Amino acid sequence: MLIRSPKDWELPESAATPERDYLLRPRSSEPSFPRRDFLKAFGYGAAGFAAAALLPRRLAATTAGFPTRINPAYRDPALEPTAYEQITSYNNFYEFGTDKADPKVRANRGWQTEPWTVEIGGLIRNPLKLDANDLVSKMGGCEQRVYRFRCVEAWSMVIPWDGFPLAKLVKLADPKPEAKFVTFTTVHDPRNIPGQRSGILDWPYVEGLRLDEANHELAFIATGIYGRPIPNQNGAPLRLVVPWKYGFKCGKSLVKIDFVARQPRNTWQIMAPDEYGFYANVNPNVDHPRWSQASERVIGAGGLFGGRQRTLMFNGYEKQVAGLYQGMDLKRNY
Ligand SMILES: Nc1nc2c(c(=O)[nH]1)N[C@H]1C(S)=C(S)[C@@H](COP(=O)(O)O)O[C@H]1N2
Ligand SMILES: [Mo]
Repeated sequence: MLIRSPKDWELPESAATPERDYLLRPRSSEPSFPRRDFLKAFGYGAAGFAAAALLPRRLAATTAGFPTRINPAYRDPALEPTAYEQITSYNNFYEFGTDKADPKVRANRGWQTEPWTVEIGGLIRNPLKLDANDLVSKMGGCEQRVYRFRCVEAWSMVIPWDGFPLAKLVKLADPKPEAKFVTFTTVHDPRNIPGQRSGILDWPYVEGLRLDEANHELAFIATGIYGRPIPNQNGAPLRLVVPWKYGFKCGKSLVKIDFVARQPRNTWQIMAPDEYGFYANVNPNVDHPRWSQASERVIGAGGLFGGRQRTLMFNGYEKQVAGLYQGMDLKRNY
């Protein structure tokens, strides 16, 4: 995003079918799709089918066999989810190239995201190193939330994420009083990740949140999209989702979550501190130095006005999150 701004012609409008129906009933098996062994994570083992049959009615078995539960509290009927095809083919994942179409191709050329180990450490009482499936199991499984998603490049989507609240992970980690921030580190594997053999960014990709932001009910770790395992290009198997912030805060394919005392420097802030800050809260009144943030291009929406809409303060989550930033100058803390 340092290099180029989005171009409308990169997106095939033919893929613009809304997939809202899938929210009610996750899609049935699709053989080409990568599967994760979440059923095992739930301890169903060989008896998986029988166990699945005993699940409460709100739980639907998905392609991978792991259950996800639609959380109606995070499902604004006014939000029209972006088509699955677009969410998974128009990506920013510089580890796999800088074109929006690159990650879908290059992140699926033998890069393995299962099995996957994640480490939770730093200033906590319960340091852990565990398999991603075991973590999901410890989190009590998955729920589905429909969130707005806003990239700093001024485009947006609406994404049905499956996963668990980050606050649950914080609770499991049990931070010590000195812990004030959380850092999120993406996998570093230059042998298998082509973009990491170049110096386009400072690898590995790191992001951070204040501890109270991480504990906010909206902060989420995604393990799926539309009830299916999250594809590699979207950050398999674990990826941060912070819906009131610009998309670059949402580190992908996490291998490490650390609790620290000092505010960390995040990758894009390191790259261009005048353009990308630590907070990155969506804000129509604070323009990017090179473009306006007052409006955004809605991916998949065509129509008379080219699918543009006004940007909402905190990406539409002002009521929920404004309190986190009371008394702060949001123009300085961009
Ligand atoms: N590791 C890593 N995480 C990343 C990025 C990246 O390049 N590398 N790009 C960020 C940006 S700029 C955006 S907008 C979102 C894009 O997520 P999506 O491709 O799932 O829509 O991922 C974020 N997380
Ligand atoms: Mo972004």
